[in-house]
This record gives sequence, C-alpha cells and structure tokens, in this order.
Amino acid sequence: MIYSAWIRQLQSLTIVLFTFIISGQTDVPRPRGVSLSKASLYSPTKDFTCFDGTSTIPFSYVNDDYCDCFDGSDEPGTSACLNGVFYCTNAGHRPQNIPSSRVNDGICDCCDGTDEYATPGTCSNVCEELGREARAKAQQLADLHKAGNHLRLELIEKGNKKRSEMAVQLSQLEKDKAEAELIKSEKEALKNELEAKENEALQVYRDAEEKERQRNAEIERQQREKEAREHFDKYDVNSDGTLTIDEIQKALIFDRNKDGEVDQEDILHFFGDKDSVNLEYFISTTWPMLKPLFMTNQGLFQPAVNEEEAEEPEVDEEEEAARDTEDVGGDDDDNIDEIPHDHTDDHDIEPDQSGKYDEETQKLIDEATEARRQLTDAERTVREIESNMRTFQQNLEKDYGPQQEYATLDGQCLEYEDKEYIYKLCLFQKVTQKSKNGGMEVGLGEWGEWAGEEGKKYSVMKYTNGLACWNGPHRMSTVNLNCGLESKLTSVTEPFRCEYKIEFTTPAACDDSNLAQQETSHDEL
Ligand code: MAN
Repeated sequence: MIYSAWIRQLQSLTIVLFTFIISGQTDVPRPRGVSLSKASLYSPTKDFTCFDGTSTIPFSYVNDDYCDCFDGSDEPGTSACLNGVFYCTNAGHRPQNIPSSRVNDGICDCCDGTDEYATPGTCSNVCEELGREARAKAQQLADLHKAGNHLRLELIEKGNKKRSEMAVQLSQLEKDKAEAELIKSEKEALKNELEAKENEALQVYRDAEEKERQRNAEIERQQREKEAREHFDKYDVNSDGTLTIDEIQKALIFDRNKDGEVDQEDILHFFGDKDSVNLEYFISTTWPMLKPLFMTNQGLFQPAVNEEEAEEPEVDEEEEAARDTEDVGGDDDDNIDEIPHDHTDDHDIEPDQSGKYDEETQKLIDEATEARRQLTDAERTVREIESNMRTFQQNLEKDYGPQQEYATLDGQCLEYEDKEYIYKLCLFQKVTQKSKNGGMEVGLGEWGEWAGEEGKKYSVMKYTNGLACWNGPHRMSTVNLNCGLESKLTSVTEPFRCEYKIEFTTPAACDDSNLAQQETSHDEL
C-alpha cells in the first residue's frame, strides 16, 4: 500500500512536470488542459481544491490519471474523469473546451491536436488554416452586417415614424369617436322623439284595427249563434224551447252508421248526459260538437236532385260549393244584427285602399324612418372608428423590436416555394401553406411572440395556433431571423409533423453591435 502510494506520487510528479513543460509553450505555465483564465486555480506550491470545494488533494494528484474530484476538475488533461473539461488553446483559431473524456481517444477534437498528446503525430495542427477560413467568414458576416446595418437604421427611422404616426392617428380617432358619439346621441334623441310621434299616430291605426278585430269577432260569434239557433228551431219540432233526445233522434242527418237511427248514446254525449237541452246549452255546447258531424254528413249525403237536374250532364262545381256553404252556414248574413260602427271616426285614419296611411301619419312615419336610418349610420360610424382604434392600439402594443426596426414589416407577406407547397409568411400576422395541387390554404400559425433564447430574443418569431393537425396538435411555425440585405424567405422545412421552421433574412436583423457581442462570447470559450 505504502509502495503503491509512493509509485503514484512518482508517476504524478512525472506527468505534472511533463504537463508543465508542454504548457510552458504559452506564457503562463499550467497543467495540461487548463485554460489561461483558470491557471491561477492550479498552483504547484499549494494543495489543489476541487472546483466544487468537496475535497482538497496534494497538487501532485492533478492530472495523475486518477479521478479525485467529483466535478472532474483535478483531471483536466486526462480522460480519468467522465465530467472533466479539457481546454484546447488552438492558437491561430478559436480556443475550445472539450469533454476531457475525449483526451487520447484517437480522435482529433482540437484543431491544434493537443487532445491526442499520447500519440504524437496522430493529429496535425490545422488551426492556422481553419482560423483563416473562419476569419474570412467572420469578415464576410461583418461586412454583411455593416451593409445591412445601414438598411436597419433606415428601418428604425421608418419604424419610429410609423409608430408616431399611428399614435397621432389614434389620438385623432379618439377625437373622431367623441364627435361621432355626440352625433349618435343627438340622432338617438331625435329618433326617440320622432318615433314617439310616429307611435302616437300609428296608435290610432292600431286602435282602429283592434276595433275592427273585435267587430269581426262579434260578427262571427253572432253568425255562430244564429246558425245554432236555426238548427235548434229546426229540430225542436214542438217548438217548446227544449230539444229532447227524441226530437234529435228524428233528425236522421246525425245517423252516423246509416242504420236509420241516431245513436242515443251519442246524443247523451252531445246533451251532457241530460234528457234535453235548452237553447242556451245548445248554442254553447251541443251545436259546436254536432256541427262537424253535421258537416261531414252534409258532404256524404247530397240532397236528391230532381229529374230535370239529373239530366244536366255537367254540375257546376262552383255553384255546388256555394250551395254547400249556404247549407252549412245557414242563411246569408242579411239578418245579422248590425254592430254599431262609427265610420266617420275611422275615415281619416284608416289606410286607404292601397294600404297607405293618411298624409300626416305617412309624413311622421317617413320622418321616423329617416331618423332611424340616420341613427343606424351614426352607430356604424362609431363602430368603424372603434374598430380602427382597436387595430391601431393592437399595433402600438406590438413589440416591433428594441428600436422599432420591425415595425414597417408588419403585414408584409413573403413567399417560399418548395416542390409541394407555397408557403406565405405575413409578418406579425400569420403563416400559411398552400398545396401546389390546389386545395385550401392551411394556417400554419398566427403571430404569437418573439421567442429567441436569452439575450437574443429578437432572433426568433413564433406563430402559433394554426390549423389542427390531423390527430395531432395545432400547426405552429418558428421563424429564424438572419441578417440579409433584403427581406426574403430562404428555406421552409417541417422538422416535426406540423411544426414548421422558416429561415428569414432581413436587414432588420443586421446589427454591428450584436456581431461584436457574438465574437466576444466566442473568445470567452
Ligand atoms: C398537410 C400539410 C403537411 C402536414 C400534413 C399533416 O398535408 O399541412 O405539412 O404534415 O398535412 O397531416
């Protein structure tokens, strides 16, 4: 045990020394796989404390190919810890952190080849070449951003102008609305006033109509009564003012089964289980029940025609119908009691033959109609102003980017075609898809929100709640914004069913300062 500890110490010393020699090529000597920024945490004159603070070990244990720290911080230059981090200096290109488990695994991860130090010659140093390419690309990007940035500044100016114009328009609409509401309430008051007059005039017609209705009802009632009385008199053979079962049985017209007799039970039913009925009961109860029966029989048993008539080859149906009606209704209305009816009263107010009102009433109706029309117009105007205001308010509340650079793009539509579909992105509104083989436009989402990751919020747009996918969720689209000198869609894909990814270039996404920030964050690796 003591021997093995001694061996471990000796090995460690050799490895650490070797490491320091290798890293000694840079200014600050440090163990292998340690970045410049972390060099001070590895001091050969002190014990090493794991980054997570869980233990402190002799410095000789650092990079001794044995994992002592839970966080792998004691083995940055070996693959002993699964969770360690190896730092590639990559001089000439970008430094890089790789998982230390990849150290000496036979695969070149660092462009300077330092991760494969156990087998020198396995990896050649290609950092200069890669760095050159990366720098050229970065330069291109920087040039693009610089050129695009001019356009972005223009968009910012236009965006701010658009917003302030919208604010002015909104406050104008607020004034318009106040005015329109005033007009509306004036029109409403006028309408109420004229409608009251119209109502008053029409009430005269309504009253007359009601009077007429009552008069007709009374005529009908009297007709019914007259008819019932006539039948009563007919069947009351002894004219004693009482109709008996016996008397009605003689009226064979009620012989329903045509056996020459009127069923006594039926009569009892019509008589309310009494032997006889008086005129009053007959009118109110018996006749209304008997009449349908009477009418049926009347239709079935036509009165016998005399020979002369029988010779007539054709029967005038109209005449016959008229005769039937007479039979049913009894005599004509000649004897109907006159209902008092003051026509002079009605003369002025009844609509004339063509259904028109008197001149004065018609004038009031026309005035009220016009007032109603004007109120409807005034209400429509208020609604239209309110709807415009809502649009302006919604647009003013929309997040058009930190400097309004996206404001002028609102509503602009761009298309992209692939083999199967034509996609359309209407910025801040919606995304659609249309099959080239025809069919309906499919909604792939409506404007939702900016959804870029922290610090890059304005690099991604989300359009959600599109048409429901068959047996699945609603379609939605993610729009990635890239710097470009013109606004266009460069690709549309569907990485997951009903989830669409759109690449969109626009000068609004070009920003020198953003680029500078990105570069800084790369260097920090
Ligand atoms: C349509 C298109 C496709 C989508 C399927 C899902 O064909 O909207 O993009 O994948 O429906 O059923």
